[in-house]
Amino acid sequence: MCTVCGCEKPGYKSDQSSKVKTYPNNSRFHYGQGTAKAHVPGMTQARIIRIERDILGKNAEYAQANRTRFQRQGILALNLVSSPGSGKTTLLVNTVNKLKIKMPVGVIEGDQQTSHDADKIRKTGVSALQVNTGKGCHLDAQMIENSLDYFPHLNQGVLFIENVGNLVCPAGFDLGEAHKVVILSTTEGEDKPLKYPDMFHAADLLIINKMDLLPYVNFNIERCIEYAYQINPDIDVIKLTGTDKQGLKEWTDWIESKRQVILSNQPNILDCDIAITRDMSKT
Ligand SMILES: Nc1nc2c(ncn2[C@@H]2O[C@H](COP(=O)(O)OP(=O)(O)OP(=O)(O)O)[C@@H](O)[C@H]2O)c(=O)[nH]1
Ligand SMILES: [Mg+2]
Repeated sequence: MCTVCGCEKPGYKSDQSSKVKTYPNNSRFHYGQGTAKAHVPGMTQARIIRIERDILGKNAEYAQANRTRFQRQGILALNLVSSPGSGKTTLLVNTVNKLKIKMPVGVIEGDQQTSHDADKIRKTGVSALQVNTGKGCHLDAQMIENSLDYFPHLNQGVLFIENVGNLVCPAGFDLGEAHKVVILSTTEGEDKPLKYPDMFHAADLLIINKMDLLPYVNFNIERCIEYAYQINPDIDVIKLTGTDKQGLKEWTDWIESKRQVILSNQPNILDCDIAITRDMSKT
């Protein structure tokens, strides 16, 4: 009897005499049912939890430092997450082209390899820093902290962080952003919110992208939104076509409304100076 082979399920038959196991048609192995909700070969659930706590705890410290810095500088930081190829960079190129005349804008591009995405952003004249994660599958908060000095003129502007294309790992790593924005394109299937719930739970906005392809693909948009609400009833939803430069108003309005919230909460410079003076007087 165990939690992974399905042998506790009704209908399971083990033929001990021949040592051949037969499984019912609806069998599935579920490795997420232990206390760690994950599996690492040869490792106990308690050890997985300890390691995760250590890593995520350290990440949380960096994330909090980033958040404080963004708050002090009045920067709206948005963490764009999705599976590979959903259209993040294409949308960002058109978005920064629109925003750059109104406010300071910068982009951190996360990919395992290459600087293709940062190169595309730089062509717009907007500062972009490529962060390559190698075998890593997500950006972490320390990588963001290390990047921030590259953007000295972002006060009261927007920092877009395009995460590594992956609907799993980036969900667990707070970067200090104000909001995660999950992008799902119409070619990916409407069931993704149910299959990758952590990501849709962590996000504040769902962008359904590549709406131009809707007539050609089998994608039930109402059902997709219904699934997203099942996972996260508070999530905002915007449908758009990232290649359509004219059709981004709802998205840029959403950004502007979130930026206003950040600006209204920005501590005034006098408060910051007093806090810094107090800090220095301790040393
Ligand atoms: N039809 C259509 N194609 C799009 C749209 N947006 C992006 N694409 C195409 O989709 C492909 C992937 O776009 P990217 O912007 O590179 O996607 P990405 O999410 O940044 O990809 P990764 O960084 O590799 O995860 C490219 O061929 C784009 O031209 C859209 O709105 N409609
Ligand atoms: Mg990209």
